Formats: sequence, structure tokens, C-alpha cells
Amino acid sequence: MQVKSVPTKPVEGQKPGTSGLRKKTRQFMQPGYLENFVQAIWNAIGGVSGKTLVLGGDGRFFNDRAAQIILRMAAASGAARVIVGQGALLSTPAASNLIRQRGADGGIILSASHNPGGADADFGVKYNTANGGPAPESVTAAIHEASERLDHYLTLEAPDIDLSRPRTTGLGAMAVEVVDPVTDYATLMEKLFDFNAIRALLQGGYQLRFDAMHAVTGPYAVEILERRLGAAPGSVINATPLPDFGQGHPDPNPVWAKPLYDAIFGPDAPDFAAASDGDGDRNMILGRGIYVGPSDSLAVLAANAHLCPGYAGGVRGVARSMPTSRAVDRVAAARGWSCFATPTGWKFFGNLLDAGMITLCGEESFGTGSDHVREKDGLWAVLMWLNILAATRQSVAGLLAAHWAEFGRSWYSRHDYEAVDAAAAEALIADLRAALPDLPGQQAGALTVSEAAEFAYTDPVDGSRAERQGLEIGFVGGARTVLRLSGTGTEGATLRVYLESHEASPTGTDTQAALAPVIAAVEALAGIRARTGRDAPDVIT
Ligand code: VG1
Ligand code: CO
Repeated sequence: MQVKSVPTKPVEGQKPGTSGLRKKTRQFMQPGYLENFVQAIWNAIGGVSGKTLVLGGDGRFFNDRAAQIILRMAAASGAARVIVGQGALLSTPAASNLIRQRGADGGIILSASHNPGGADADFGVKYNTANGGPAPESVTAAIHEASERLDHYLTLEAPDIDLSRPRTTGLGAMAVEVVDPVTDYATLMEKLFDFNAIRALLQGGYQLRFDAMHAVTGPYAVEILERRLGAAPGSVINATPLPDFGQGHPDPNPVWAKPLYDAIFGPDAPDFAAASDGDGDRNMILGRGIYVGPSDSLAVLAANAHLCPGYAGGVRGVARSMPTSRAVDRVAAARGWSCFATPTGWKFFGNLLDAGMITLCGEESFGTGSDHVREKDGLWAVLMWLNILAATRQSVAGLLAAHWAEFGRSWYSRHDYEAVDAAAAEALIADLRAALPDLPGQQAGALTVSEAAEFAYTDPVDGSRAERQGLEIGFVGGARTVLRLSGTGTEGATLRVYLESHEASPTGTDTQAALAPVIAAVEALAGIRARTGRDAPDVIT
């Protein structure tokens, strides 16, 4: 088989965002576009000669074609072995696990996560390093630089490889090992959680519903929840991964997983329900008559982690992304754990996890995880909830009520303004940034600003610095807001407004009502309506 060197020119804008490079699918399908980015990855990491890589994706449109392109490019550049999920499928956490289990040098995950899939929707490529985690900023910056200097890429003139069944075959001198995407991951889950206790809970008539949203977790959830844990057949809904996710938006939140959300408040509600996103790293947790906010979920998991075999030895520390609510901070304070606030994006947890400084971490964006892999992990969170529910024999609502009684309640919400005019959104942030030093002491609606700063982070392990990670404004009494622009969108800009307040003895149930003074204060300070022309957020979570 012939190695072919294809002359090429740099493609503008191949700059990885919060989670890899995410663009319109048609852009990725342009001749040379994916090839350029992949070659930039190879160049940035010192080549792939002799290396072992993991490859798989969430099954969205172009996943299969992209996998073949990447296999040929890995072979042409001298990779020794690529371990690829059957059908080119791997959930993000399963890919992270495979990289670690097999001691691979890194991996490529084909996914735009929770963004819709299809020829006219979104596609993405993420590069993970040998620890199994998303490439840190130093590596993504090197990839971007390499993409700007590219003049050729290498590929192999070879036909497609059959990825439809597990086996090892060759592509030129490179081994292609097709593996079942679920087995190793399911085995890891069995080590972490008390499957017997969960099985006993489910056998007692406990009703479970898991919405795979026609994305990658379908096969994982069927194997683990139905086959290994004995949940009733059909407990996993929308279980077949589809290239367009059944025309859905595979984002597990009350807006995009509305049927599931409505069901949990309906007459025939199951005891427990959950959903995951396109690539399987996000989760939404629901219990009969109640929605568990992701920040609360992290806090509850941390407070009860010791009930799960994998965490019986205790929690070393916790971390949350800065905009995530401080619910977990209160658990950490009570238990004497260290607690870190990092910039948005899972890559910032990697060093803390590798150094053994934290055991659990999470983000408000429906992401929770631990040191078992180096990605957030949707099904892991579901199993940890089930283990805790089985061990305590409490309802989800009961567990939350007990948690709030002990730690108080962090009212929390995120308001997203999507596909906003990019210049208007950037000007809003720039003007607010400029105003920050003068805000303390200022009145904003019924609240008074106590502090205001732009978040920057120094990694406690390697000293690397991340600037401009969100504008954080605190109010007298402890409420706060954070404003930042999304790094995962593919159209215009997405403005995210994070809102939080705390109540020691919570009353009421309406989050938006509880946060009304904070919402009004943000409007007074940032003028979102006038600047974006929007009356209300597009998505409230
Ligand atoms: C969003 C979330 C962030 C998450 C990222 C990737 O980023 O806010 O918390 O880490 O998506 O998640 P942004 O920059 O759009 O706010 V996923 O499930 O795409 O890997
Ligand atoms: Co995801």
C-alpha cells in the first residue's frame, strides 16, 4: 500500500474550543478539512510513529467515514496500532477508559457531544492524551499552531477496513484492533458499584427509565442496566444510536429531554429516570416528582460516595468548574476535603485527578465524574445514584430533602442566549469586563455588588495559567452570577449567564422565583435585553 503525501494549505479557524474542534458537518466533510486537522494533531504531538491510539465516536453522521480517513492517516504516519470500537463507536468515557486500560499514547473521539448530528448539523473531533483525558491547553494550542503551518498531509492509498465485528487486522504495517465498545467499560462499572445491591433494588419493583436519546449510550445502557442489573426490558428508551439522533438534540436537560422530564412529573412516573448525551459523558438525574440539578447531583454524590465500593476508601478532594454552584463546597467544608474551582471544561480536572488531589468533580452542564477515567461519565453518574439509592433505600426526593436540610440549598440556574450576534455578545462581555473594577458597592436592582472579577486559574500541579475564564460578580448576602461566552457553539455566539444564591433553611420549590433578584441584578448590570435584542433566554436549565 502506497503512502501518499497530499499538498494542502492551512485552513483558518481550526482552533479547538472548550471540548475539541466543533464545526458544521459539511465543513468537516470538505476535502482536506478533517485531514488537515488530524495531520495538525499528529504534528503537534511529535508524530504517531510507533504509537498506539484509540479511536471511536458517538455514531453521528460522518462518524464512519471520518474513522476510515483517520485510520489511513494513522497508518501512513507509522502508527503501530489503533484500537477502534466496533462500528467506529465509543462513548467518550469508554474511550478514556480504553486509553488508560491499554496504555495507549492517546486517542481520537469523533463527537460534537450534545450538539445535533446530521449532514446539516454538527461534527467534532477531540484529541485525548495518554492519561485518557482531553488534551490540556498546551496541547490544543500546539495543535492550532500546527494547523496554521501545514503544507501537506499523509494518507495511505487503501480501501476501507471492515469495522463491523471485533477482530484484529492490518492496514499497511499498522494493526487495527476492532473491540466491543461496551465490555471493558461495563467491567469497570462492576468494580466501582455494588451491582448486587442495585439488582436487588430493581428486583423489588423499583422502576427505572433511561433515555439514551438515540445516541451512543444505548448499547452501554442496555448491557449494563437491562442485562447485567436486570432492569425490565424496555427500561432503556431510544436505545439505538442513529446518525441524526432521531432528529433530536441529544442534550440531557429539561428542555431537550422534555418527554422524560414530563414523565417523571406525570401520573405513571418511574421511581428513577436519567438521560445521557450524544457521546455519553453528560447525565440528567430525575426522581419521581423531582429534578436533580447537576450541581446538587455532584454534592449528593460526594456526600454519599462512601456507600459505593469504589469509593469506600473515602474522598480525597473535590473540584467543580467555577460557574458550578457551591453546593459541593459545603459538603467539602463539612468533611474537611479540599475543594478546587477550575475553568469550564473537563481538561482542567486532569492534573488534579492525575495527582490524586481529587476523587470527584463536576460541572453545572450535566457533567459529573471521578478518578475512574479522565472524562465526565454519564452512565457512571446514573449507577452511582442507583448504588446510593439502593444502599439508603431512600427516594430521590427524600435524599435531596435530607441533603438540603443538612447543607442548605444552593438555588441555581443557567440562562443561555444562543446564536446571538457575535459582535454584540463580545461587546457585552468587553464592556462588562471594563466595568468590573467599579462594580463593588454598586446597587443592581435590589442587590448590592460585593465583589467583581474576571476568573483566571493557575493549575496547582503544573502552574499553567488560564486567563479570561468568565466574569464573576458577587452580591452582598452571598448570591453571585457568572457571565461567559460558550466555546462549543457553531453559530454566532452563545452567552451563558449562571445564577446562584444560597438559603440555609430552604422553603419554596421554584428556582426561577428564588433567583429573581439575581436575574434582575444581572439585567441591570449587563443590559442583555437591549444588547442582544432578546426578551428571554433560549434555554433555561
Ligand atoms: C459546554 C459546557 C461545559 C462543558 C463543555 C463540553 O461548554 O458549558 O461545561 O465542559 O460544553 O461538554 P461551553 O464552552 O459551550 O460552555 V460536552 O458534553 O460537549 O463534551
Ligand atoms: Co458530551
